[in-house]
Amino acid sequence: MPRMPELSWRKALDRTRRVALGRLSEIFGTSELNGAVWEELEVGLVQADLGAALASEVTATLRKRAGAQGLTRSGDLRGSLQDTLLGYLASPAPRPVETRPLVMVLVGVNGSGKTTSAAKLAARLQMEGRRVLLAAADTYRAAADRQLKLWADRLGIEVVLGRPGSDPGAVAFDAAQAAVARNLDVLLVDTSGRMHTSHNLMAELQKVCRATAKVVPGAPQRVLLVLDATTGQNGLAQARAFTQAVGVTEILLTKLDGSAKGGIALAISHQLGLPITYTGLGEGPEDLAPFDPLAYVEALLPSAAGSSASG
Ligand SMILES: Nc1nc2c(ncn2[C@@H]2O[C@H](COP(=O)(O)OP(=O)(O)O)[C@@H](O)[C@H]2O)c(=O)[nH]1
Ligand SMILES: [Mg+2]
Repeated sequence: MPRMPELSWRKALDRTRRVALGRLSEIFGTSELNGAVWEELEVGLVQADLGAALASEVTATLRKRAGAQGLTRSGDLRGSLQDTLLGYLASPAPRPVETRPLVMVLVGVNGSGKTTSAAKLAARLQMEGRRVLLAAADTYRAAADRQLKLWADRLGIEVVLGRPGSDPGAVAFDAAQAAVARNLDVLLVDTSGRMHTSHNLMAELQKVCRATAKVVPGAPQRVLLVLDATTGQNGLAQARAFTQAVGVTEILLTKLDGSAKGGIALAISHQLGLPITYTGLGEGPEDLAPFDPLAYVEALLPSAAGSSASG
């Protein structure tokens, strides 16, 4: 699949730009660099949900750079800000995995977008030429397997279902066996959400992971924490809980399109040290893109002064 056009990222981050970072366009537009500018900048970054600590760090870094470079106009800040933000997104991608099948487990709280993203990701991988199987290991909610089945049918992808109330570990185990038997490339396991504070959920997810390892040594090679960008900083607490329970390898950040807190991707990279590998930019099956730091940062910031059309 081609890289998402820049326009989609700008469109997805429209709310963040308008609601939180709108003040930056005034800063970039006219004013002289003074104390008020730095304050405005920091407030904007906090509103975009970078978190207080990171917002203050970024502001301090920029202030130092501006001093060193002898900048006097705030319009000159945009480039430095972009570079600085990019620097925070540079966490390494997960190691490429040689063993087959590659088992990817999606975890996260209810409603974060696991089922939808599992289907979108399956479609993307299949389009890239890989042979994919889905596993509906959310047996907690009665309708969950039907939801995944609907998506899978629409996209022409096979799915292993369990009976409602059956053991999610058993579903994952069966699916892993099927993936091995058919010599498939990727197994994507959708799991149940509920509350991240629930001990039972964490135990269940560990069991799902162990079940795949019984069939595929070293599985799951990738555990994707699905985070809803609209929950902002709260997502970080969830992330810690999941990371402690199951070894999360990366973040799949959903609903960036509906969020006014799009700066959360920066807070995630900064605080968790986990790479963001995929991003949900809408509800359609094609609206899942590999995370593109440059397009993201470009879209987060208002246009340079003078070209105000796209905000
Ligand atoms: N706008 C938007 N909606 C999304 C995105 N990803 C998921 N959703 C919606 O979020 C809702 C919950 O998704 P679901 O996959 O059922 O979440 P789950 O409980 O984690 O499995 C659904 O209405 C999805 O259409 C996204 O990237 N953008
Ligand atoms: Mg679900």
